Amino acid sequence: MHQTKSHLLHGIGGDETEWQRFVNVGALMDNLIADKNALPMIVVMPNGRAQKDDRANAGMGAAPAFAKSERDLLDDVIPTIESRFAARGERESRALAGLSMGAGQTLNFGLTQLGTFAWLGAFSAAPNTKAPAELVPDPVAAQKQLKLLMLTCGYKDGLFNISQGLHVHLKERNVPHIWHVDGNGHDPTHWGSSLYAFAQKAFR
Ligand code: FER
Repeated sequence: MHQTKSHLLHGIGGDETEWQRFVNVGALMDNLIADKNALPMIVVMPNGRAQKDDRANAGMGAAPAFAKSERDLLDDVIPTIESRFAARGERESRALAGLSMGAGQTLNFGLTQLGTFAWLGAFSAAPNTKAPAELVPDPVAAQKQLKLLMLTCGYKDGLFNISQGLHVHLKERNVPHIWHVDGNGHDPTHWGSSLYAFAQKAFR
């Protein structure tokens, strides 16, 4: 059977190993699937920094490389995974989610590529997130095409206003979304519980 597929994007200090250092992604997914609380899915955790040295040592200087990696994701990562694994290739079978810089990427790439992704999760979105009006140029199209848009943030997160600002913008334009605030800061506890919530809603 061909599977649905989630792409999970890391933060500014991370790389393709970061999600699995913060959260036991394999065990979390296995348990959710075993209990029928999530549908089986392939989870892809790529490096989100398109530059020659893609290690996590460039700090804030890497922000342009996070933007550039949109083409890596669309032109290389997705076609490669869909040709090598039994992954379905329609928008309803693709999710994109991420933490912090990866949440910004999720919103920047996902909301403007609704033909590619139908399920989006942005956890603790960072300042790379584009302005709400740029992200949602056509609220009616977003209403029609989005299967899930989950925004989460801890209220102790110094970047809270970014997620909240998008939530308010979406609400004013009647774009359905989940806005989930918890008591965490900008931390792995928040990202683990956000993934736990997102995985249960994705693809159904
Ligand atoms: C910034 C503050 C935080 C910023 C990026 C971040 C590009 C990202 C944080 C993270 O990914 O954890 O001003 O600018």
